[in-house]
Amino acid sequence: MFTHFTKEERAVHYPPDRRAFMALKPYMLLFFGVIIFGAIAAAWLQYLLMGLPEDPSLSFPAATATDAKDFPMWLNLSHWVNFFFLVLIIRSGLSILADHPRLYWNNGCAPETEWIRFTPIKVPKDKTWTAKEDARYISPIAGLPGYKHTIGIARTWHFLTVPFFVLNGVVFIFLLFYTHQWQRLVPVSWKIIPDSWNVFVHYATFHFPVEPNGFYHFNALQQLSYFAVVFILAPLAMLTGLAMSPAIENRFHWYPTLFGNRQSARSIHFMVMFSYVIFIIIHVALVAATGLTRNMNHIVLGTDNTTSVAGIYIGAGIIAFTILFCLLAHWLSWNKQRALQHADAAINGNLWRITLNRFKPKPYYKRADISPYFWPNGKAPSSEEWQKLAINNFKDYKLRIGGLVENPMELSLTELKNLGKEQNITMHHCIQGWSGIAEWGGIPISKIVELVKPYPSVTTVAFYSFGEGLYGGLYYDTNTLDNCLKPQSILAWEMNYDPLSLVHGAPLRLRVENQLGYKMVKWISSIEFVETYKTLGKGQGGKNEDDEYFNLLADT
Ligand SMILES: Nc1nc2c(c(=O)[nH]1)N[C@H]1C(S)=C(S)[C@@H](COP(=O)(O)O)O[C@H]1N2
Ligand SMILES: [Mo]
Repeated sequence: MFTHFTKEERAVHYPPDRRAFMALKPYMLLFFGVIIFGAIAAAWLQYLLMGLPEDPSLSFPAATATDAKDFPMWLNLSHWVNFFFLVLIIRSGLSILADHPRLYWNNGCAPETEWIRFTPIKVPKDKTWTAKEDARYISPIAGLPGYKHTIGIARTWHFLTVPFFVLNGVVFIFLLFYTHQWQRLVPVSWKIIPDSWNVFVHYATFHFPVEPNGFYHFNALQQLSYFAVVFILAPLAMLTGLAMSPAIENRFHWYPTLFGNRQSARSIHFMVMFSYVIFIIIHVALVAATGLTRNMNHIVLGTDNTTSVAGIYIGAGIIAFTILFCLLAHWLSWNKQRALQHADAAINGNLWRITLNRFKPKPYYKRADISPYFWPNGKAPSSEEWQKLAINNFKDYKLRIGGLVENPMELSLTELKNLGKEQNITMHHCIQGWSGIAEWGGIPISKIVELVKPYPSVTTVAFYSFGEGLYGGLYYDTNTLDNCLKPQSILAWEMNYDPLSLVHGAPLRLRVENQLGYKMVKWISSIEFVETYKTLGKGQGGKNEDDEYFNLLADT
C-alpha cells in the first residue's frame, strides 16, 4: 500500500522529524478557557445556589397535527451523505493545514505572531527558512493523504468533495422548508436561549435532562446546536473558504474583511472545522447514551422502533463504508495522483475558469499595509550561470523572450527598466496558506507583449527559472496570456522599493495577482509564448503542476 520514495521525495514526504506538537498563545488559551470553564462554572453556581432549573422538555406542548413526526428518507440520506463528505473534507483540510501549520489574525504571517502552531519549530532568524521547509508531516490516520504528503492532492480531495457537500446541503435546506421538517431545527421563539441554558445546566452538573423522543422533538440545547451546525457552521465554512481566494481578495478587497482579514478568515475556517469535530464527538456520545437502538432507527430507517437492531447495523455499515472509502482515497492519493488532479480540473478547474478567473485585480493597499515579514519560498538557484550573474549584480543578465512571436528579444535589466515601470501594493497568497502584502515594481507584461508581438495562436506564456523545483529539474510555470494581460501582472525587479533580493527572486520575478504564489516564477531566465502548456515539462502547466499535482488555474 505504501509507495516507494526516492531520496528527494523522502525528505519532503517522510522527514526524520515527525513529532506532533501544538503551541497555543496564552491569550487564546485564556479566551477558550474563559468561555468553556466560565460556562461550566456559571452552571455549577446556579445549581448550587438556586438548584436545578426546570427541565424545559417537561413543558413541551402536545404534538400538533402540523408537527414533524417522521424522519423521511431524504432527510436520513442527506444526514449520512453529509457525514461522508464531512469526513473527507475535514481529513483533507488537516493535510492542507499541515503544509503551513500556523494560524494568524494578521495578513503578514510573521513568525511568532501566530496564535496557534502545530509544529515544534521556531523559525530561525539567522538563516533562510522557507515556507516549504516549514511544512509538517501528518499521519494518514488523521490527514488525507498524509504520509505521502502533497498539498496538491490534499486540495484535490478538499475541492472535489466540497461541491457535493454544498449540493447535498442545498437539497437538504430546500426540502427542509418545502416540508414541515424545518420545525425540528429552526427555533421559533427566543425562549430557546434560556431553555438551552437550562438544559446545559443539567448536563454540566451531571444531571441528564428528560430525554424527549427525538422522533417528535429535540431538547432545546439539541435543537439549538443542530440549528447552529446547519445554519451557522456550514455557511461560515463556505464563506471563509472563499475569502482565501487570491482572485476574490485582489478584486473584492472588502470581502475577506467581513471576517477581519484574509488570515482571520483562515483561522475561522479552522475553528469551524474544530467545532464540527467537537460537535460530532458530543453528538455521537449522546446518540449512544440516550438510546442507541431507537436513535439509530430514527436516523437510518425513519422508524420509531425501539427493539430492532437494523438501524445500528446499517449505520455501522455506512461508517464502515466511509472508512473503506478513506482507505481507497489513500491508495488513489499515492498511486493515481494524476487522475485525481484531472478529476479536480474537470470540475473545479472549469468552474473557476468561467467565474473567479474573470475578475480583474484592483489596486487597494497602501504603503502602511506592507507586511513587515514576507515568507520566502522555493530553492534559490544553484546554477553557476545565475551565481555568476548575481556576483556582478545582474549587469550581464539578459532576459530571453521567444517562442511564437514576431520579434524574439533579449533584454538587459536596464533595457527592461527603460521600457517603463508600474508599482503595485498587493497581497500575495501562497497555496500553503500564508499571505503577505508587498510593493512590487516592474514592467507590465502587456508592454512586453506589444513589443514581441505573439502570433494569434498563442494562449499561454511560459516562465522559466534559473532555480530548481522541489525534486530537481528546472522550475517553470505557465500563465494564460489573458491573466498576463490583467491589471497588476508585471515582471518585477523591485520589492518594497528596493531591488529584488536574491531570496525573493532576483533579478526578475513574476507577479500575476489573481493567482496563487506558485504561478509567480522567481529568478526568471526566459519567457516563451506558446500555443499550449501541454507540450512543456510533463504537460500539466508548471513544475508544481507536474510534480505536486497543483492546479493549472490557481484562482483558489
Ligand atoms: N523559481 C521558483 N519560483 C517560485 C517558487 C519556486 O520554488 N521556485 N515558489 C513559488 C511559490 S510556491 C511562492 S509562494 C512564491 C514565493 O515568493 P517569495 O519567496 O518571494 O515569498 O514564489 C513562487 N516562485
Ligand atoms: Mo507557494
